[in-house]
Amino acid sequence: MDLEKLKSTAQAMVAPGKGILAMDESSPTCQKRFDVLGIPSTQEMRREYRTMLVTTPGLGQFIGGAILFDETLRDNTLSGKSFVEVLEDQGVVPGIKVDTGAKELALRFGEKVTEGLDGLGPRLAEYAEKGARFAKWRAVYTVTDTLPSQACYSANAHGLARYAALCQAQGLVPIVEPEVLMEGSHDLTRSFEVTQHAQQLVFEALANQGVNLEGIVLKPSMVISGSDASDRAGAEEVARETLRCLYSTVPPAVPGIAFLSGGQSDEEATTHLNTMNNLDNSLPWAVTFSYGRALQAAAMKTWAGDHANFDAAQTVVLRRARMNGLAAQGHYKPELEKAA
Ligand code: 5MM
Repeated sequence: MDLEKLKSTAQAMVAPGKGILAMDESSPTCQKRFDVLGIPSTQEMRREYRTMLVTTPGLGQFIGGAILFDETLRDNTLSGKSFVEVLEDQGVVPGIKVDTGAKELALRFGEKVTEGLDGLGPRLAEYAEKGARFAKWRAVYTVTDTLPSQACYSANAHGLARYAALCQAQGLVPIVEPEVLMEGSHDLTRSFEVTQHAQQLVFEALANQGVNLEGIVLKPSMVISGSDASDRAGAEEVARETLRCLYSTVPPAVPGIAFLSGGQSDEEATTHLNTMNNLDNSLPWAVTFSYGRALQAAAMKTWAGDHANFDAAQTVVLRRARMNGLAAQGHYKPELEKAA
């Protein structure tokens, strides 16, 4: 394992004031997002949309890494240059989603386990050869009064750890993503309990597989009330409880924590991140973003599948990236949204 290479890649992904752009929607997920806006879900449209994202002028000021889907890693942008090349030119590290999706967990109704370990070593070698420098694997945990089950916690922790070890063996930084879903009516206390337990088991499994924590990036969900909870916690409480959870589970050797947005509104996700960075100015890790929807939703709406809106959509991408880059340093203010 080339630890120095892994460390420098991880540090570039979460450099001060930078986060990660999650643009690795599988084709069915991309179709879901396009359908809402009446955009035809063809490869040409996905290529145009994703070209718009990666060619945004100045993207590299706020984005340290971009997670691609297999189709995009192998594809060229509208100008004929590969996506990987365009990202490298922007100073953005290219990465790749390598799980094959969250599938039903046998004998555990309503729960999922993420698959994709079979043949993963050679797939990673091919991705590395094509220019990917990091990878991503997402596990999901549904919350109810009785779920997740121990089977769900341990199967997903094991998958994440085996994936992470395979990545490091191939010189790729693994983004380790245990996502506790926001869907549900659970309160903040229950979110804390599940998130903490999921993370504890993930770090135990990473240690068991010999993964070097200096060469990973953690992509967790925030400790947040369920989307249907009756009395949802405010930003300060979310930030405080999320940090309390992370301090109890994540060793300081981990270079960066890059949150997913999980269905939060754009400004909510930015505010939560900003509040965390404001509450504590001696965090042992870079605390930043790896948002999908919270970085892309507004820009996708502006683009709306029409080439005439390409430049306007890029302005929106850059604004969200800038706002989140500021939040990663605790410098965001809601007034800046209007000014921008
Ligand atoms: C961008 O969406 C990612 C891929 O989703 P599918 O595998 O379901 O197609 C997703 O893993 C994403 O990277 C994370 O959930 C973070 O995105 P959000 O929208 O939660 O910030």
